[in-house]
Amino acid sequence: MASRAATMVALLLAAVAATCARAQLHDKFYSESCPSVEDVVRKEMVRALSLAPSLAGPLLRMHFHDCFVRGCDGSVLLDSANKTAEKDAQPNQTLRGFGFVERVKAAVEKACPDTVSCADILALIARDGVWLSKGPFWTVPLGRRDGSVSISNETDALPPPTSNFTVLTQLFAAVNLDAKDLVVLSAGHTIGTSHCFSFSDRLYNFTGMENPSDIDPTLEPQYMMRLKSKCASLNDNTTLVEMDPGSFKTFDTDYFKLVSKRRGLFHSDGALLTDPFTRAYVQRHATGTFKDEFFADFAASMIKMGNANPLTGSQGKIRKKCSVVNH
Ligand code: HEM
Ligand SMILES: *[C@@H]1O[C@H](CO)[C@@H](O)[C@H](O)[C@H]1NC(C)=O
Ligand SMILES: *[C@@H]1O[C@H](CO)[C@@H](O)[C@H](O)[C@H]1NC(C)=O
Ligand SMILES: *[C@@H]1O[C@H](CO)[C@@H](O)[C@H](O)[C@H]1NC(C)=O
Ligand SMILES: *[C@@H]1O[C@H](CO)[C@@H](O)[C@H](O)[C@H]1NC(C)=O
Ligand SMILES: *[C@@H]1O[C@H](CO)[C@@H](O)[C@H](O)[C@H]1NC(C)=O
Ligand SMILES: CC(=O)N[C@H]1CO[C@H](CO)[C@@H](O)[C@@H]1O
Repeated sequence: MASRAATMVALLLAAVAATCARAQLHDKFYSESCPSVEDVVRKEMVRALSLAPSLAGPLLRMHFHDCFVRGCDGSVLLDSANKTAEKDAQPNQTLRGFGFVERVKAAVEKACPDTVSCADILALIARDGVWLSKGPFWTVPLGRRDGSVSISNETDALPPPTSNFTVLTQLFAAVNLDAKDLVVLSAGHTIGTSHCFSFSDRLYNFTGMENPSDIDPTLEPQYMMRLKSKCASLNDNTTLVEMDPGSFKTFDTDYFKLVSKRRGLFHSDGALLTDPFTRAYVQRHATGTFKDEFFADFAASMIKMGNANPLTGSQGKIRKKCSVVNH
């Protein structure tokens, strides 16, 4: 009787485990099917970042853009012959690193054919980019599968740099991220660069008057002067500025220092000061004395973002190439 009950419990647990395996991501997903995957990805990342350290930013951003649109399903990577994919939408025009992702995918395919999704590769690359920039390390839950649909106008789900706090919290809530995740993940802007056009409305066209005195009053004046000297006009569509000047290749707490001084680059960065909760977080971390706490928060929020509506189990596919669906 007791042993029969034990068997029942064991069967029940096995069933629960199987359901979870289908429904959820987990740390050891490839431990049998592709135990080398993290090493293969890491090796490519170390090589790429030693040649081009500035690639860490775009690769972190790519995972964010993937997860916010249709969940973390690799849809951001798909090409479209008639130019109607996510890639073709306005916010993507500043994404880069697609060729590198394809190279990592090829290396992973060589080690473990038809096993690891492009969506998981993006999550691993984002983590490694942060870690290799002296940021936190975290274990990435895996088991995402790739979608086959990518629709340009769905990039509406991405917050524009002009967003206020209300818009930011709404768009984050749509992928189950809260105000803490918002302030924590915004600090991804401690690495990387931005084109002038992503914020030049704050310098020259804040109310649509297109002149140098039409400025965003919430941007600190000295910083505004500095940005104007880099971004000479509203039509500058090529210049890049460091988002965290002086340490844009290092993942640190400087983002909060900048934002607390009203030197956040985008309106969305400055908007974190308009809410009491996010403002308090910015001010606490602007001191730079709680780095470990911020690193732990960042890791936790990245894992949460990486959980946005993934395809799992028998859903989706494992693409052979990240830019095209399998034939
Ligand atoms: C909160 C809402 C956000 C807005 C409005 C926003 C907006 C932007 C914009 C406009 C750029 C500059 C693109 C360019 O002109 O080249 C950028 C860059 C970047 N963003 Fe965000 N972002 C947000 C959240 C995030 C999140 C959650 C992450 C990752 C955790 C992230 C990581 C990055 C990185 C690393 C770059 C630099 C990319 C590069 O170096 O090319 N951003 N973001
Ligand atoms: C673009 O191509 C996709 C498939 O390749 C198709 O589903 C879609 O309807 C096309 N869109 C337009 C506007 O032609
Ligand atoms: C997005 O495109 C689809 C068809 O491709 C269309 O049905 C839908 O209305 C569009 N949505 C918006 C917000 O433009
Ligand atoms: C935030 O921006 C949205 C969209 O631009 C706007 O409708 C809304 O009124 C703004 N909210 C506040 C509090 O400014
Ligand atoms: C300036 O802002 C107005 C209103 O937002 C916009 O319609 C116009 O296109 C902007 N000008 C440029 C050159 O971006
Ligand atoms: C950038 O600006 C230059 C000159 O104003 C223009 O010739 C070029 O087409 C623009 N490029 C894009 C991608 O808008
Ligand atoms: C990287 C990439 O594919 N960028 C594309 C984004 O969309 C524009 C069109 O809107 C293309 O010209 C870019 O090549």
